[in-house]
Amino acid sequence: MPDYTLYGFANTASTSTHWLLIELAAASGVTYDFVDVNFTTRAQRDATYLALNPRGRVPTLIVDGHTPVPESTACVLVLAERHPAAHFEPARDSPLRARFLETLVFVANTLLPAFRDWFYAEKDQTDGIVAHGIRLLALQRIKGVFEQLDAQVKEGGYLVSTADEGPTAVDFLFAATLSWDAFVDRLAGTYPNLQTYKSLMRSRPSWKVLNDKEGIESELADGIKPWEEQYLDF
Ligand SMILES: N[C@@H](CCC(=O)N[C@@H](CS)C(=O)NCC(=O)O)C(=O)O
Repeated sequence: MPDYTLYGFANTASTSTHWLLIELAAASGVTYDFVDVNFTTRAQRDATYLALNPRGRVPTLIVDGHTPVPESTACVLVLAERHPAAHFEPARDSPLRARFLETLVFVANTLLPAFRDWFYAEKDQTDGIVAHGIRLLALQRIKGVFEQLDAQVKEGGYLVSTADEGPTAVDFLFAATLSWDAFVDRLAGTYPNLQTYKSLMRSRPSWKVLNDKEGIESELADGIKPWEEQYLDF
């Protein structure tokens, strides 16, 4: 039995957990299976998947064959906690600890819901709320977070740590979002520190493995989607 099973779909909220699992497999010999929850066949709505994760979303991380953990932020935190030797979270007595937790919560509370609204505006809207309005608000929020994290990123380093200290779990959570599609990639490119940060994260050998498995760069090459073009005012 592998240490973990990740239920996910390429270049989505499961990608950060997948990225961290690839890191842990290389550094700590962690074993995992990846189960494709194929959105094109709406596998996220299958009864078998809903039994694991009643929210019908990815990721779901199965820990030690029995405990399903939904929510990408929880997944990366669980992995960092369970493998302290890999140093993907600052120790409890580290001066970086509070900043780490605060940044993790900030990304989880602010950026991830805004991305959900951006990508699912049509699907999730309730009566009387138009998708365009949802997207405008979501885009404002995404830009607000990018602006703050652009200012926060350590010079030549990561969100809460220097280049020498290495990335923490929140970097995988955040950096995975920067490649979610060509529009996001373009938007992130307008923030100079985030651009350097993205290159640093992508220089990791794990990025190449992740990219080969999830086809992220070929998805970016498909370009900006027609419905996104009206929002290109940055
Ligand atoms: N807050 C959740 C969001 C999960 C989420 O919205 N996942 C999307 C993919 S990015 C999903 O599963 N979508 C399928 C659907 O809603 O049908 C997390 O961070 O894990």
